[in-house]
Amino acid sequence: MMAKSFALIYSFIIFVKINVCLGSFFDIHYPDVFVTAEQGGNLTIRAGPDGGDIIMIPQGNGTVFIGQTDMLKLFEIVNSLPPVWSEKSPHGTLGTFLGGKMVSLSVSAQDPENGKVTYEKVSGALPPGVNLDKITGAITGRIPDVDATYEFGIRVTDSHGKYADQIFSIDTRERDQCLSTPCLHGGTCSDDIDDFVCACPKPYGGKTCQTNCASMAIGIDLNRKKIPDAQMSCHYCSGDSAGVDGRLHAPQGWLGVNTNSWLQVDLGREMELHAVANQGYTSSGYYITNYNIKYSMDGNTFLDLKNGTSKLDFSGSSSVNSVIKHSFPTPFKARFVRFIPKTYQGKPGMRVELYGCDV
Ligand SMILES: [Ca+2]
Ligand SMILES: [Ca+2]
Repeated sequence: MMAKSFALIYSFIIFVKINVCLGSFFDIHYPDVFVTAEQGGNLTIRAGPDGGDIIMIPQGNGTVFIGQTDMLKLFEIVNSLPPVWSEKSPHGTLGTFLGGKMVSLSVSAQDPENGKVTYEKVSGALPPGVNLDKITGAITGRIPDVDATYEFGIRVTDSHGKYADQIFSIDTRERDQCLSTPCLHGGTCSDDIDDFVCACPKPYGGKTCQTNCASMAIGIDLNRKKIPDAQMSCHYCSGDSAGVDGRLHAPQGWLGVNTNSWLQVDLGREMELHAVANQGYTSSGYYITNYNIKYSMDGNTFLDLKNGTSKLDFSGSSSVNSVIKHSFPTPFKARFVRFIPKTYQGKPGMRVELYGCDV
């Protein structure tokens, strides 16, 4: 046994030649395997002649590099298969849906290596308001209220960049929002995109004609006070009388000087006005017997409120507390309204409210 081991070591030494003088190569032969370093830096490993394999075995989490390339990782990528769209995913249309409906759909694909996949729209268009979740493949959102077919391509990609594309489509149908007859009081419904519009018979207004605009106080009245103080003003005011004094049920009332005076209310937005109410000043017997109204959208250009071609006159209240209300023959739209004394007792004094609906 000893003799055999000795012979092996001896033969190994025989075939290992290290030429230090040349400094350029070593050459290992054992017995038919060659590991050769040559002058110039080439390294050759050659397995034996009878089908000898060269095997590199990393341990644990080790790998095999050639240059900067992790060879085991490279082989994993090369061998990775692209994801496969699920058999359960209906190819083509994902369904037909009515406008306004919330949908929750999904597309799915599996990676043969059971890795994570992501989804991305790569062509076409999803319905507006409907979105694809890149992680889960869920398609959710609110269907637009139009007749249309939306076709789109989704790419599913695995962690190795292998992907598969699939075309899907969603059909949408416009919904008739008037089918539920939403307009009250005999209003006429017009279907719209995801909406409806009611044409309301006077004096009704609001989205569904639900409001009697002639009795809907807009809130100049001190007891309601929806119109802020800053939106009330006056011109040629008597003494320290101010616009805010002109609120219906205010303690005293607004006092003007003459027929060049006016009390103005900025509604803050365009409204459709149906009626007006007024009281006189609370003491001294000041009140307006007749007044006119001017109105404006921009606060600069004012129009006379007319019935046909003649200016409308409104009678005022001659008692301290009674309220006189008038409906307009034709409702009108305005943001700014001016009350202009025409005839009055003592001084032109008044307190006002308007009635109407948002446009
Ligand atoms: Ca894969
Ligand atoms: Ca519609």
